Amino acid sequence: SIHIEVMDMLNDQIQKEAQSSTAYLAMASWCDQQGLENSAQFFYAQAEEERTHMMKIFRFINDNGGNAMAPATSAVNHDFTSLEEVFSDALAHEVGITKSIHKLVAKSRAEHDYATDAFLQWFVTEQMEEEQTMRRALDILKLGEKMSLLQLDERIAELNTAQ
Ligand code: OFO
Repeated sequence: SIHIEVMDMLNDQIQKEAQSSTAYLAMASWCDQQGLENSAQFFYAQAEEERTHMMKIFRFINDNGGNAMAPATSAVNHDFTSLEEVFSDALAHEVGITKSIHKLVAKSRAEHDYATDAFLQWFVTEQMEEEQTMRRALDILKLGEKMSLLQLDERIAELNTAQ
């Protein structure tokens, strides 16, 4: 079964995934209100995806004799000044989540909890992809001086088809 301290960290990770889902929902709302439909769609989908990450960990704990804890989330930012700010906050957020997953992998290995280590490898790959996607979005937004905001939002549609 799961090492007890590893399980505590997995429960913390459940909370972080839930917090990510809430943060992305707030970003979706901001984009939606600005009429940036593709960006809104992107963040609505991200919010759903974070919930599936949360549930993956939740089920893993309970399926392996542990005790998964339903997470509490705290207030998130709803005020953004630009689409670039939204995506750079999202990238910073993902970088933090990647660090957290890597700490969990290191702890699992230190405690010889190789089942959790194997389970977490999916998240290691997923985090790499999520960071890449956010960086791609920022690359698109750097074209901003040459394009209008709505044209940039059109380009965000590329991320939705890639998802
Ligand atoms: Fe769950 O990957 Fe983003 O935060």
